[in-house]
Amino acid sequence: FLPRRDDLGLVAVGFSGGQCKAGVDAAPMALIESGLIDQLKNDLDFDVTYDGQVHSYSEMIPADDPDHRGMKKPRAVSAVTKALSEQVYEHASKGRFVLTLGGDHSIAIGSIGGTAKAIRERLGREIAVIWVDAHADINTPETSDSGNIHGMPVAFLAGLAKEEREDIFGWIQDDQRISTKKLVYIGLRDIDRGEKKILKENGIRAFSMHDIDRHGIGRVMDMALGWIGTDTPIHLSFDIDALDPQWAPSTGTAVRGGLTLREGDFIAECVAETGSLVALDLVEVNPALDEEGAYETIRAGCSIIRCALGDTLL
Ligand code: Z70
Ligand code: MN
Ligand code: MN
Ligand code: MN
Repeated sequence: FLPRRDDLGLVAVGFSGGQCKAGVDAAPMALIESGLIDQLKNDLDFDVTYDGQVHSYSEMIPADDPDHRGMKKPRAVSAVTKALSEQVYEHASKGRFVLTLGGDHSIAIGSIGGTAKAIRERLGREIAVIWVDAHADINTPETSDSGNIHGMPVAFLAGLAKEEREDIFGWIQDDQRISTKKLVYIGLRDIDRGEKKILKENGIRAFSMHDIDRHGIGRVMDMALGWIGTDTPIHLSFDIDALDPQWAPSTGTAVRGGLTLREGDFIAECVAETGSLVALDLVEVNPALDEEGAYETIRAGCSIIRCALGDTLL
């Protein structure tokens, strides 16, 4: 079921409406300007299909977008993720590996929705999702304290949050959804009370920083991939804030006590080794925050992408 090894679809998403800090929309251009596409083509031998633009979807974003069920900018996030889901579906249904550059983490509603649907159609298989993050991003509109939708994408993808209104995520269909049984978290360390309850009640497999301290990242990856099982298509959604701020300071919600750069790369390498990776998101790089650290943060993002795409040490 593997994507053709050499065929990659790239979608650059310059969107920041899932949270309140400007600048995360500049990440795709910063990653590309640092040489990412050349690295994919020349060092990793990928055929890259890229439309050459960072999408801001400005024409789809309504001027009037009042809060709904406490969600901020619900129509904007809904419209952007719907358009993105179609772009990702288009690549994935042609058998391409899909790399989505964010943007804040709300965009995973679109990227994962698009992958889930394409893989169901092509292979009749349900995807697994590995969510690497300091946060669980599984709030429902009702459990969220912030109203920021980048704290909710997993709830919408897993069907734990639903909405009737077509213009506020009502477009999400069952074939775009994922199973909580095939969802694994790595790197968690800042989880809201309501989210802990959701994780527990749904029996969701989660490896926190505590688990990584206890077992080491090697055993955690064995357990995480063992839970998913072999021959299951995997979508890896990597929030750069999973890394410790020492390695990735330029992000909207930096939380100390995170992964080292090497642990982040190792996670990506282990997932690459399965041969089952079908799509990757790299989100929440914000070059406008901690500008002195922006270069390091962008470099860390590129490194994780290269590792996930099969760059090996030897
Ligand atoms: C909090 C919320 C979050 C990223 C912050 C934070 C969520 N749980 N996600 N930064 N990437 O607002 O729901
Ligand atoms: Mn996140
Ligand atoms: Mn996060
Ligand atoms: Mn919190």
